[in-house]
Amino acid sequence: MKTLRIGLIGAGFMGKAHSLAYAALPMYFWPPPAMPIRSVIADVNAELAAEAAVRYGYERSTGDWRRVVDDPNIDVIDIATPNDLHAEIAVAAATVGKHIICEKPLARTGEEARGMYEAGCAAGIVNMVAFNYRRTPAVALAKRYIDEGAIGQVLNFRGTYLQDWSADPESPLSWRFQKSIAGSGALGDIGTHVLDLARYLVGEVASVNSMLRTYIPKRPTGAGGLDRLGAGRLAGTPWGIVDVDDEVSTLLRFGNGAVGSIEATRNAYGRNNFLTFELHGTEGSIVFNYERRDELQVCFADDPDDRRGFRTVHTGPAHPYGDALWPIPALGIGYGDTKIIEANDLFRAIVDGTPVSPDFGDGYQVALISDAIVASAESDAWVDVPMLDR
Ligand code: NAI
Ligand code: SOE
Repeated sequence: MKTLRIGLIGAGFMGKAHSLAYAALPMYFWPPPAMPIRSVIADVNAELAAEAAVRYGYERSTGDWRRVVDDPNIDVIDIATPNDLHAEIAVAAATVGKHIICEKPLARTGEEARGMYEAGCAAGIVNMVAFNYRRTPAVALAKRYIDEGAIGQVLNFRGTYLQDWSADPESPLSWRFQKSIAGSGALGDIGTHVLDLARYLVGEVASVNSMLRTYIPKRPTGAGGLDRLGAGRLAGTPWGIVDVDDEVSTLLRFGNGAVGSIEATRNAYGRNNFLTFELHGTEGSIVFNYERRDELQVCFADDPDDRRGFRTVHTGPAHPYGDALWPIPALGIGYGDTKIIEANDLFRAIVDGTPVSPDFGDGYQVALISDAIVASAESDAWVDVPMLDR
């Protein structure tokens, strides 16, 4: 059986999630497109990398990501570092012909994403950006219903991504609150997931009218390199400046005439991973909430008048990716499953040449929308989104 050797960079939260995906890929998808070999894991914290190699099953570890990119035995570079390193690593990896999966947001700005997109095109390598939520079976089922015309023409998309891990002003100033590293705050970190879903389900976003707000302008420093998402408070450290948004709200106009809105914040007490959308079409409606990720709420206009209303479809074998998962509906999937599906689709693209999305072009387009959101918030006006021509 063919093998693909993985070099994973960044041994934090996503390092764990992606490693789990490579370990489990052949358990869900059999035969796999190729057997993943967890070859090397890198982290600037060499001790963490060494521990991760043992914990996540890699052959070896290093403290220097360049050694992974330069290793001729590695087939796939997996970028799971904070956002400021995505472009540098991806361009270096594309230049030496490695396939790449890069965590979201693809880059801090559209300009940075453009360099990654162009390097990927020039090298002809498979590239993917890890907007994994579109691989939740219920989300892919919503896409199937829309493509089949089950809700007619989509009129409206309402998306939210609400969390509360940063609502406490004393939660540390991790890299996610620093513009130089993260690029933006809630916008890039979680708003981009909803933008990806909006594009996937409805189509291209043509213009935006947006607001950005920073509620907590200072936080305690000393968080270290790894973001513990609100945990790990340190007493007595100096406070530093937050220079990113805590909340984004935006109206959307889609190129196909649909309209919509997105709200994203990590300061919404009581919301944990409240990634939702509600879609209204000329023939029905669809509602999804990631906190109930095995369910899709649907209402079809052609149901008899006396029965019309939302019904709940529990995803299972009849639905996208169902063959690979569990034998009856509602046994439930988890966050890790979206990453296993993502890894399988990446491997299929590498081995069979099947197209993969979202790719760097999609990540670049999301970065262009994000730039337009920032420009709109600054000018307090509608801003058109430049459209990547490919
Ligand atoms: P994290 O803070 O948990 O881990 C990042 C790791 O990168 C740390 O161990 C840090 O030491 C390491 N690192 C920093 N500089 C490095 C360098 N020069 N060389 C090698 N390693 C370096 O961060 P997390 O949550 O894993 O986020 C990583 C990326 O994944 C980010 O782009 C984030 O936006 C994305 N992400 C995506 C998620 C999704 O659902 N798709 C979920 C969480 C994060
Ligand atoms: C923190 O907001 C975070 O880890 C994001 O970075 C991820 O992209 C999201 O999926 C979960 O929450």
